[in-house]
Amino acid sequence: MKLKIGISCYPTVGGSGVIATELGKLLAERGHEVHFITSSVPFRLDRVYPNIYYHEVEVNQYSVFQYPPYDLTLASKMAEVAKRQKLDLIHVHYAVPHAICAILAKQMLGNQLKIMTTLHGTDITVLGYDPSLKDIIKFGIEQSDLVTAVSNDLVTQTRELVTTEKEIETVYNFIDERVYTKLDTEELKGHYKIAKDERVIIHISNFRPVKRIPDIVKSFALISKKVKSKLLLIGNGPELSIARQLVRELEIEDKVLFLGNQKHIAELLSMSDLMLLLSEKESFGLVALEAMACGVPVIGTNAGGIPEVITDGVTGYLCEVGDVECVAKKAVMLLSDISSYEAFSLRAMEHVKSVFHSEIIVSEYEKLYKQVLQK
Ligand code: GMT
Repeated sequence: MKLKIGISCYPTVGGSGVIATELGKLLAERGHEVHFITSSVPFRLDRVYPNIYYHEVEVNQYSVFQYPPYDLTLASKMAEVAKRQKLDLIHVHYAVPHAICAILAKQMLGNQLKIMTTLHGTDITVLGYDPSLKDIIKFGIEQSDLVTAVSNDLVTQTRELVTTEKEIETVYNFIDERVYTKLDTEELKGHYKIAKDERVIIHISNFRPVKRIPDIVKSFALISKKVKSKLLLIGNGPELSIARQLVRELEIEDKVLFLGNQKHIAELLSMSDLMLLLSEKESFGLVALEAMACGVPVIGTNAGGIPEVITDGVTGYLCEVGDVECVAKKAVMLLSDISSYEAFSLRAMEHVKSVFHSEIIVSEYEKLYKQVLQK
């Protein structure tokens, strides 16, 4: 059965927007009609795709209102698109505000619309601690027809934080394996003046405090004392200037490349030997999956859903949050033994294919859509 599916997400850079957009693209490839209802074109929707439609939520600034009414405009747009396009359901990413907007839209349509909500983490692990939002998050979850979360850890955290008995299904994140695959990057390495015998360590994030950027820099400083290496820092955000300062203080400026936001992540990953993801909280860690798909083992923290993505001692290593000595020790061990490194790299690629393959995950979402429509 081909469905008409509305998707709402934050369209800017970020894992939840990436997953929502890639899911929409793959559903469209399977013949479903997909309608993105967002404030701007999702950044991964970079060309014209058959079966995909985009409906912009235009938020006007009225002098009489202190704040632009984004949530109301979105709800109203959802109702209008759902009615006009005869949508079967709306799949929203984030409980707040998107699930709440969808619930309003559903009421505007006399309850004739199904809502599926996917929790990605930040809405629960950050907003869930805000007493002024906790109850509305709970409402958004309980009033959705079906709720998924991107890791088992996020399911547990959500249940505890908003004290709900609502069933929440885990559906892991995925990558488009046609994009995230090991590419030949000899030339690119030369472009960045990285010597053949230098190992490349990479970190990609939005440089929010939760990513513990100083730990990345400190770990690398320790690693680079033992292994000839370079650190690639990809992304932009509030902790970037702190990172620059620390790099100067540790006198490793010649070994760290700040590359800002980048589009062709698979190429940068393919020229890397190791990824560091040392977050304090992380519901899943999509970048770790992207790295593993390109054959890059990951050292991550034993936090949130990261242990569901990285298998300690198999596809990478896990260290406790803040334990930079552990990170450096494991990294040096991994990078110093070529044959063991190759095994980690191969297992990482195989693990992504067998557990997080897009075919598996998109089929799970399709199954859940059918389930929600029978409710
Ligand atoms: O990591 C971020 O700060 C961005 C955030 C988002 O909302 O896009 O990412 C969250 O969703 C991703 C996709 O499900 C997950 O891979 C990230 O782990 C999660 N971030 C956090 O939990 C901090």
